[in-house]
Amino acid sequence: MFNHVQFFPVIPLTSRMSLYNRVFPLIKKWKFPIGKIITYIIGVLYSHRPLSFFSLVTGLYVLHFSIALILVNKEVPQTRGMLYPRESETREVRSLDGIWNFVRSDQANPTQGVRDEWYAKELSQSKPTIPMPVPASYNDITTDNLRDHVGTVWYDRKFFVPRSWAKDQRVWLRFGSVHYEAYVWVNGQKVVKHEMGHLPFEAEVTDLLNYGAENRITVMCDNALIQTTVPQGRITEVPNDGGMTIVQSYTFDFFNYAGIHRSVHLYTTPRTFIEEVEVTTNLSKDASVGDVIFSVSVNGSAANEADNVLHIQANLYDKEGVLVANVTSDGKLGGKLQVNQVKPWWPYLMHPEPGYLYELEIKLLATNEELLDVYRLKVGIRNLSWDKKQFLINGNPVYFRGFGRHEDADIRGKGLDNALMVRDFNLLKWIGANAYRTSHYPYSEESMQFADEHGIMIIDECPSVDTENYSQELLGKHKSSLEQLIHRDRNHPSVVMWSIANEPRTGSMSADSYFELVANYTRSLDSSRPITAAIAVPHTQDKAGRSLDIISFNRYNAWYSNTGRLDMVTQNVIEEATAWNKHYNKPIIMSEYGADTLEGLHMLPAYVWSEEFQTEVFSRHFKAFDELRRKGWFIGEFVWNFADFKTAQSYTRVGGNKKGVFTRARQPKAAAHLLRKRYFALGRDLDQCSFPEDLFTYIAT
Ligand code: GCB
Repeated sequence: MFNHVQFFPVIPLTSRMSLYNRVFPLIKKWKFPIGKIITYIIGVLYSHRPLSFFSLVTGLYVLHFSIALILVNKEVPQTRGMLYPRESETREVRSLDGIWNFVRSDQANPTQGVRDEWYAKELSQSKPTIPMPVPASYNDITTDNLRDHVGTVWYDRKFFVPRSWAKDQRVWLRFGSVHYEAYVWVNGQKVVKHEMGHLPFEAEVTDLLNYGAENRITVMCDNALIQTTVPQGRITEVPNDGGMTIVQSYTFDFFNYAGIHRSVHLYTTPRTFIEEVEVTTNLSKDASVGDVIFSVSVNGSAANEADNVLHIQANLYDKEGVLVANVTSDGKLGGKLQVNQVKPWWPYLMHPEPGYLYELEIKLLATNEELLDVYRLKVGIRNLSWDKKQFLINGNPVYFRGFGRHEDADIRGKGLDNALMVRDFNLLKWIGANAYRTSHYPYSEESMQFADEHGIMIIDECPSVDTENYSQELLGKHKSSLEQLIHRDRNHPSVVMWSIANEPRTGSMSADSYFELVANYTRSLDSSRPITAAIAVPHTQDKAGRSLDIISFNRYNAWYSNTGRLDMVTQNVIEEATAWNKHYNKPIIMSEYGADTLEGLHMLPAYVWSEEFQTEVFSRHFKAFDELRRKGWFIGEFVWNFADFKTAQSYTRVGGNKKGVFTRARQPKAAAHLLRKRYFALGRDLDQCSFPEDLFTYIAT
């Protein structure tokens, strides 16, 4: 039923790679003689005469490249279910978050736990365990080298299931995200396998649980990234002082944190239940009437009984809890709710009441009006549109002012942290941002709900970063990452654009058809939002832009190019943005710019890494942006990055990437105060917002 959540065989990515690493050198050694012999035989068979060495080699190369270029648009497994777990009069939710037991596998023997069936009993009976918090990345918790462990790790914990859950209920086990690949057992029985970090998965466990008794859940997690995972990485075996060791490498610029990153829930549903709700909204031209169009899918035996015509009663409540629209569907599991004097969903600072949400209550009823299931979700009513010049929300042009971000913090890594999330939203609002991009992977469902409530627009990015070596398998996984993302986030009013990749190598030949397939697939899943990708290759080389609706580009003037030259920023930004626009005739966003900055380092005149330098770099960009805004097709500026974050170890990174406007502890650097003034000034000029009282410090009268 949950298709990309496949059932085992248990062959974790690391073990597939260590096999590959052992076999590949052999193949490499024998490649040419074997290739020659095979081609010679084929030549003899098909042309009845031996091929020359030259035509052999040419033939092999042509074959190799044409295979790489022919990408077939295969079907991607479709996600089912996965509604965010919410309690109602028909559903219960239980968190399994807390301290779990943890074992790391021997790097050289990643499948030992599978062979020795560690899942069949408590982990502590197979290996000594250590305590591990869930949700959290496991990397920075201990004091040893767990940080750089490559391959599988194991978690388990025990939990009780109440006796009452045995009656007429179904029980589901749901993970908000496990990075990167997860295998799950309950009471020693296989439950589910899922590949792809940052996205939820679930499985029914009704028949595997002991009701009114103790149960055990075991998770094996593999952090290996290879050339066909999303994102891509490499695993190699290299010599070290102890002989050989496995090393994980990747080109992207953030640490590959791993583990059970988001909450684990058990939740109940009735036997026949609301499995999915899809909502779209519309606003009349004068913004006075709003439509909420919903469709529901139902799972369960009652849904299949011919004499039981299930129907839906949908109620829409405003913020005060007043019923503003309702509809009862006649056999169709969907309908339309019309709201007069609607309060549309507006971004922060574009309206005095941003992020207005209604509550949609969906009741599933049987023929005899028996209430089978109830599910509630928040709905924001808004319209998106775009053309070759602008992006509009509710008919008003939007100018994005925001950030690229990371889910990243000291100690917990990429683990969900409500305190951090609330702090981040306070900072976003303090600084006057109206948007961010979920660079470079989907962020937590809780943060998406928060963005809905606070009116922060999201450019929602899938986990494809630095995409290269295009292959059929990669294409399938890339599309699947978007399918899972859109399935999860399609109902969020805050999501205004899909980003299908960050800095893909779009200069290569295969990028053309690859991104056409990815973009068209994304459009086939959701045509109500525009598609972008953050591109770093020069426009003269790029082959993906033609498939996008909005062009985003990343560039580090005065940092990676012309380092330190503040006099070489403004004109370059203007020229590059203009060139992108001329090339594609589409709206343009600068999706990344910035400079690494060590908080507390001050240098006058400005010098790289100092707070003065970051401030100056920003200011030179602002000048360019203002000139570009006047051209009518430049629609947004996104600083890289919101906060400092952890990367792999490198001599270009001092404790991580320091391009944050805030430190990793979420305190402002000097540039934050400048950015705040700009974002509010833009808000006042473009959207008539008012200034916060403390925006300017008193100096003199
Ligand atoms: C980029 C990447 C981002 C990096 C950033 C940097 O272009 O998109 O992931 O962190 O540059 O600071 O190098």
